[in-house]
Amino acid sequence: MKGFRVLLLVFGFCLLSGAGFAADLKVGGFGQWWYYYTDAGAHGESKFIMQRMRFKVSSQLTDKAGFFTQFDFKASPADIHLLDAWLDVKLAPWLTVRAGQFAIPFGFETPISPWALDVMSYSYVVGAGEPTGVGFFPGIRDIGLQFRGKREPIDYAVAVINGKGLTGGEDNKFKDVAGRLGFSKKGIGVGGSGYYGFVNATGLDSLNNVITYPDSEWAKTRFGADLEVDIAHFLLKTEVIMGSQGVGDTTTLKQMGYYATLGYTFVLCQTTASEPGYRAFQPVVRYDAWDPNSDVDDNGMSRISAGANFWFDKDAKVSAFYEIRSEQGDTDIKDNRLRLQLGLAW
Ligand SMILES: [Ca+2]
Ligand SMILES: [Ca+2]
Repeated sequence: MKGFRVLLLVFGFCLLSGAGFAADLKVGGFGQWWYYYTDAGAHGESKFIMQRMRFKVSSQLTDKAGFFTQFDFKASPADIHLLDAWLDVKLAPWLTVRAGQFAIPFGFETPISPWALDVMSYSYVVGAGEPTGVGFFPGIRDIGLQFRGKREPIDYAVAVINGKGLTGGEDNKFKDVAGRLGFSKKGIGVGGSGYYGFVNATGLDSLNNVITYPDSEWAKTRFGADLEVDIAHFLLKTEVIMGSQGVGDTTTLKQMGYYATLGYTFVLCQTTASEPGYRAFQPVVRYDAWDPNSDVDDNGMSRISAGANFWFDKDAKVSAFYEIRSEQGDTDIKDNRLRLQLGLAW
């Protein structure tokens, strides 16, 4: 409830704001309601989910400094999380220093808002929303210091972070580094990303319990490449990420994953001076795959997600996607999914 009281205080500021910097506070957010069906189990399962209810409060305090916060409300069980909290200081047109908790600047999909996802869910290789062990950036965020900027057609972001993810805090003295360098022109963008950090070495005590050694580390690396094409209502996004992580003094776990998304937007109604409004229909298909251990054969998973988004206004859309999930090996688990979504942004 502490988070809720803080939020009330922030909103109170917004409502009561008169002159001064409080007048520049911006409040926004989005909500996503889901109907979810899976054929898993003997009889399948279906449920309604209030998937996301997010509120953002931000301000450009001066032409050089600003802040951004984003809260995530959960309906059941009731919970409020502070997802983003950062302070920005712009030192030059091509250099902004960001201090706080933010999305890790790696690859194309990891840093984007779920509002902007083309097929409702993050890919396996990013892993947000997937079971533990799937994907490289399940928590999306971390805490640290980030340097970012843009000088057409180049953009970059590099961050020094704790490396423990959204679970918060730090569990060793080592800091991780993550970054992406991008090039974009005329609707085509390419990027290369890297991550280098450390996890605590582990071992067994005399009773065979796993213990960690915060002063002894194993290296953790990730490399990624991404390509985005957005030309004449046609959309192509693809990204591959490879990673390795020490799991013993002489053993390394190698993992990899990728996705490719294709879409086309039919704009049915565009805002004009005489007729405000926007309507568009976008069929999309994505193939994505995850290999949890590249040294082991037939242990990967993949899926085809097919469906469509329909915008009935600029900030209002309904989506429907069906996922066919395939597991390598002898048996395919019954776990296909249907998701329907109503999303509004404000
Ligand atoms: Ca660390
Ligand atoms: Ca399956």
